[in-house]
Amino acid sequence: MKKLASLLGVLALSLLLSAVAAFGLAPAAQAKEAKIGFAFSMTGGAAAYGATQKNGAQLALDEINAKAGADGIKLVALFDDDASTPQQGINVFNKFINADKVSVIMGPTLSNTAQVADRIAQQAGVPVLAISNTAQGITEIGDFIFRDSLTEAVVIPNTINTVKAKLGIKKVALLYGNDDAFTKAGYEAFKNALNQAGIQIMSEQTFAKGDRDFSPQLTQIKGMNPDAIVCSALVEEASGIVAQARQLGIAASVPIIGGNGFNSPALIKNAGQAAEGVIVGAAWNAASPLPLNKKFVEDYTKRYGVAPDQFAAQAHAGVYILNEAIKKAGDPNNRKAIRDAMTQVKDLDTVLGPFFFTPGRDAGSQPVVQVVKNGKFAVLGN
Ligand code: 1QQ
Repeated sequence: MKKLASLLGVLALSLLLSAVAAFGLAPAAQAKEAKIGFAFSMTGGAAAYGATQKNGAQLALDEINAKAGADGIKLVALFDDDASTPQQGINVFNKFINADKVSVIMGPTLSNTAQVADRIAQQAGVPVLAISNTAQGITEIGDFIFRDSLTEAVVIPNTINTVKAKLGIKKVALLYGNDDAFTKAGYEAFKNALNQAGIQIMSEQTFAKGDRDFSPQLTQIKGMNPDAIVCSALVEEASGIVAQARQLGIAASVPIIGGNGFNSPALIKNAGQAAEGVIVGAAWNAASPLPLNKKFVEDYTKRYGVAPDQFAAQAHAGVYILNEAIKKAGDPNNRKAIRDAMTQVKDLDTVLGPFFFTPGRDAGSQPVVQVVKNGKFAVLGN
């Protein structure tokens, strides 16, 4: 009899537990949370970009989560370091997908990492939002891969045409890194844009990641007397190139024109005075008068003690884009529904402007051309 009573007790308890599981608090609370994995370069050659990406994302996460009301979905963020390398990017993606079971991934920082890591997410059916990959061939990996970063193929022709119109450049020397997906893509984009614009390419020279001495290439370039130096480099090498060009006596009247790799305050910090006059195409500039952007620049500066850069802005916008897609999907754990909802994001108010994806899942925003003036990226033209 006693045995029967305890058996009934166990039965009642397990019924109660399964009722809680079916209708109760625990799963309902879980269903209101969306896990997002953030893979940014916190160490390695691209750490300057990763640091501001994390800041921009964190600011947006806190804004969104502070507003999430009774029906709101809480965004749960998992940050990890892709170490600026493809191998570590793969490790982080695998962990996010299989161990953490995230609903969506933002990152990785470099195209060089994305071109391998994104394949894992595509195969697993996990949506990815790239916020700084600008090489070609990233969104082409598959229909789960999106980006809010403008490609070099969009930004660079605009940069070259603006520079041609404003500065009347006719002949340039071209210098690029030949061992990275982004620097190679930037080189191709520059070459095409220069050819299209009828600007003569006097020479093409290369360097590798980690190089510190660019004097052989720059000495040759100096001897050619170009109107400008066009350069596709990540920020570590870009900083050295800019500083050494001026040290070698290439006049400040010969502008250095860079791609997205130059688009970091780290360039200005590392190269100092030599960075003045550097021209960089971009997807965003701090001076954008959009009310949302003004608030972002203010809040970010207050929180972190420095002004945001484009990488912070793209990360901030990216979190809002994911939030919108997760809300539209209805179920924060349904990766496929989130992917489908991403394609429906339209006219979303972000710090990059009203945002939408092109049919190829790339960013639909407009580029701008910047010039370094008094230690800041100012607008040269649109
Ligand atoms: C890329 C880039 C880098 C310059 C920044 C992260 O645009 O790797 O695609």
